[in-house]
Amino acid sequence: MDHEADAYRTDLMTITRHVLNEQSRNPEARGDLTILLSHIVLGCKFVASAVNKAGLAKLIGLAGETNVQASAPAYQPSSPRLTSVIFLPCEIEMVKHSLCDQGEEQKKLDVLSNEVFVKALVSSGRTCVLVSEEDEEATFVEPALRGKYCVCFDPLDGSSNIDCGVSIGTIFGIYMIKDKENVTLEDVLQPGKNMVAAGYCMYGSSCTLVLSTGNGVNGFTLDPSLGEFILTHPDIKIPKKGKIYSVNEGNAKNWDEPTAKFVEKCKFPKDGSSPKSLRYIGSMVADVHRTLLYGGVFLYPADKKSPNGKLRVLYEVFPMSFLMEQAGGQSFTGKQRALDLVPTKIHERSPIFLGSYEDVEEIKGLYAEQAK
Ligand code: AFP
Repeated sequence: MDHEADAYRTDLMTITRHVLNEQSRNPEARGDLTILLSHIVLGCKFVASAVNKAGLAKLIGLAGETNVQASAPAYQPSSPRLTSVIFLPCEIEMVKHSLCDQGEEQKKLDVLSNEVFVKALVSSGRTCVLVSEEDEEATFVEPALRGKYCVCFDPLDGSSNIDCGVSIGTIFGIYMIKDKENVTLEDVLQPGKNMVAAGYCMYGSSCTLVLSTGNGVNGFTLDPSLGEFILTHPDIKIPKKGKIYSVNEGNAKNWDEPTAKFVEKCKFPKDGSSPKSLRYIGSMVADVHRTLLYGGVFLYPADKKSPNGKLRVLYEVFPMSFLMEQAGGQSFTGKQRALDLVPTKIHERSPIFLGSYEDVEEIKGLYAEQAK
């Protein structure tokens, strides 16, 4: 990259400009998705800033509460203006939602990020139902603020990595509701292939937002001096085959046969090719981002202890599978194409194998062999 030339670039493709361009290709579009995405982008900028300041602001550490299973009521914002929730330390302390997830410890940044995203999404006026990794129940937006989209998101995935400064991220998937007058949970329990857009934002050495609105995948990097995401990775295509596999090998003793065989082949290939390298961060956004750019495969398989794997369908498996397919890769659950899955509950889990087309094809072959 020519950094000097870059510094003087005057024609910047911001994420908003890019999404508006995409919108103009669809004569029926009224700008609702563009507005919704701009609110998601704002949430990402807020979290990026909070993550950067985390050590300084003493935001890291336990929020003094453990997630409890409690139902979240219909969301009633005190003010629909997003500005009212940003950068007010007293409000940070006031974030006391009832949060979920089987007693996992809650970090302050998770709480804060969830609060910011829920408020940003509701105040966009374009959402109807929200599913967050942090909330046990779906949030039904009050009728006056409703729009036609459902958003499933994990506001801060990989949060067990916060304390050591490893990359973490936000993941989101967007669906269209079926009937605005009759909104039900069914609106978010749709197969992944019905998504209209999906993406993630990675808070790492740089802040990168990767987005697909169903027409390929594009990556944008936050320019902190401008406060804008600029297109830096146009039309991302994953290599057909990769040299990296990514999995938590600590679970190997409980794997099923196809997974064990695949990993064995990665390490000891019998076709004369070089062994693959292992890279595993333990933060899905970072592992998937590397897989998307360099190729290879990321897997979180089922095992004897967790027959459905660990990762959540609505806000981990589906958005990442959507991006993979849009970039020319594949995503497989061990039984079927991941995006064909029809979830039956909002926090459902699924095994997942995603990445380069040929690598996933190999895994599919091993499962097909076992099924014979
Ligand atoms: P945390 O949010 O608890 O850190 O979990 C992260 C995650 O959901 C996903 O981002 C990782 O890919 C996966 O879990 C890592 O799980 P293992 O620690 O079991 O490898």
